Amino acid sequence: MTLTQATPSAQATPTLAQQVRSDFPILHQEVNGKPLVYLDNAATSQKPIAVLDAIHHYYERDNANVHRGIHTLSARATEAYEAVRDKTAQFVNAASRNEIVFTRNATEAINLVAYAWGMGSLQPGDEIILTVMEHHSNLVPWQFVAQRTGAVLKHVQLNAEEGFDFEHFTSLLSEKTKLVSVVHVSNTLGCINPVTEICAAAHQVGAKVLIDGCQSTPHLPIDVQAIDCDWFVASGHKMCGPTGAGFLYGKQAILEAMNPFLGGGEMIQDVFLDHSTYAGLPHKFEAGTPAIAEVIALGAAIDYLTAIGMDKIHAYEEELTAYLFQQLATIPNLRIYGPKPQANGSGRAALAAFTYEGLHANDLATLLDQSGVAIRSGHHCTQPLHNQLDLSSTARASLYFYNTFEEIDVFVSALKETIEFFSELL
Ligand code: C6P
Repeated sequence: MTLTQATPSAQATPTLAQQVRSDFPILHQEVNGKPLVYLDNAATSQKPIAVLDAIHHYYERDNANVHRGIHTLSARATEAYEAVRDKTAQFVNAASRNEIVFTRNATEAINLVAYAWGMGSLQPGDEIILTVMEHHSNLVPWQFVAQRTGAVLKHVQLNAEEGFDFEHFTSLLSEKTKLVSVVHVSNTLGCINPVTEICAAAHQVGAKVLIDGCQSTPHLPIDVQAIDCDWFVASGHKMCGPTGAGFLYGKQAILEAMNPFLGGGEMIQDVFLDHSTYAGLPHKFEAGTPAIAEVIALGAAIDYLTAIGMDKIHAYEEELTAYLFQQLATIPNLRIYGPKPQANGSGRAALAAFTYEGLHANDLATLLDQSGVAIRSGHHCTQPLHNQLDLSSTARASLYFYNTFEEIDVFVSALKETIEFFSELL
């Protein structure tokens, strides 16, 4: 590790990362003989002991199916599972616990809205506005809907800073617009989109708005009522929770008006041989046995993040962003995509997708792995965005609040060595 005088962590007060790192056992290991530097947090975050313990505790003491049994274990499991609905509602400031539907992940939550609302509500010629920076999870479901309903897809382009082009967005809005579905924080460009303004403009023409909060919920305080979105989706595994548990927020009146998505146990009121009546919210959208342990562990993740404070996490990540960009700027000819952060690190997420001319992103990621540094390479499920930027792949370092300034030093010096190594071969 190369500690320079400029490294902010050289200051006396321990940084947030220094305070929390012991909570994450996985971070304390060597990979390829070097201390692990995990910078693939946009793909999935690591889990604190509190989350690991919640899963263990549930299977050791409380395992039973929820909402079904009279017996004590079932009552305990149900209580723990339903308590997470309250926590999730509070975490994103939903008006009611009925507005939170547990799903496997954000992808399933978007598909839920696409099938349960889009397929039934859209007519030929209706317009759906997306952006060119969307993750495949917020493109493909709407392609299904457009193919089956005759609705038309429109895409907001990038502005000169490679962020959301608000002017282009408003030029696409019309009385034909029925849905706007937009990512809050881009997993590739790192831009933080103006979702409150997007919702206000879309609502003026009577359109509904879905916000993909996959990359914002782990990092920023979220207030769905202040944003005034109609739906909001997130994945628990990117916010210290386990895989298999995510959620859909929807305004109560809108969820009530929607048909169910999947049919089966748990989502019904009464079943006859030829028809059924459905349960009320939120159970109408939770068919079958849910991911009970995972949802309970998501609750532990929410408790953990809340105890730290999302404002504090966001503020620390801004410091990391400033330092990351400052250090990456010392590498000539490195191209980072998306808007630049302010000098204090504000204005974008703590991630950088980049290319170095002549070098393949997979080669960069492979050699960095030899130095213990985990980054992602590829199209990050934003293939249309990569096509638009005339790229087949980028390398991406994505940080979380347990990452340190020293890790940025290790990453940047390993990246410099990697570039030097390949440059000598060329
Ligand atoms: N992005 C990444 O490495 P799921 O798979 O449902 O948990 O998340 C999908 C998803 C949706 N929207 C955005 C903005 C995302 O970033 C992701 C997941 C990961 O960038 C895996 S491709």
